[in-house]
Amino acid sequence: MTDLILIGAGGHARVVIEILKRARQTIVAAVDANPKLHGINLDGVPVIGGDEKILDRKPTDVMLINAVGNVGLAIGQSGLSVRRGLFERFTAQGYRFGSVISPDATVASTAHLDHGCHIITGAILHPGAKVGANTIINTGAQLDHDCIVGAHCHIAPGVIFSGAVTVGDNVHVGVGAAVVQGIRIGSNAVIGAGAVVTADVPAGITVLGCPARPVERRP
Ligand code: JB3
Repeated sequence: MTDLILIGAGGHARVVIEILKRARQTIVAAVDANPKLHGINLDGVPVIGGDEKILDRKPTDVMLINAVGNVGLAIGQSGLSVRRGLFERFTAQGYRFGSVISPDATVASTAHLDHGCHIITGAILHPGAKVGANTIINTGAQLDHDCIVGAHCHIAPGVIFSGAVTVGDNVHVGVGAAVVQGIRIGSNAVIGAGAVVTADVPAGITVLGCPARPVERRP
């Protein structure tokens, strides 16, 4: 029996704990970079220390759940988002990441989910939708038929993709944004909260507004 260990003990971790409880999965412990959280009990899960505690366990004995949610916008020391950096660091050391699929999400039988993705409560994935590794499809977000979302993305709550929208890797789509059918969004793009995207978004570009227009990224 492999033990589930949560990486992160913040807001997204609480969402994940609740989903895994509802899916009748037991998390044995959480680890967090903030020493102030060591020793607390997070909604029934003991926070046992920092990431070094994972290395005490053999990769074959544990399944990691990446519950650090901040993707894309918060760049850690590696130049990657903290979430992506953690995923790549522990994957390189032979550890596996489990996916989190809410029993209260709607996922078509022909949808494809890569390992370590999170499908949160109320999310809807229609036939042919594909979600990349370590990506979060957050509360109530909707991917219509044949949408493809790459790895290490955050599709925030309430986002709506119409049919056949394609998104690259490491993309943040802000809360409540809407994307019309067939649009292509390049890797490392940022779509602002509430944006209405009616034209393709090149890689690395930030767009805001209705209709969404490119803006200079704050340093
Ligand atoms: O937008 C929504 C609905 N949710 C957001 C989510 C997707 O991302 C949420 O509002 C936050 O913006 C974010 O959730 P997260 O990552 O849980 O945020 P926060 O509450 O700040 O918790 C992050 C936790 O990760 C903190 O306790 C940090 O100490 C911890 N952390 C940071 N770096 C780390 C590391 N923990 C470990 N184990 N290792 C690290 O390298």
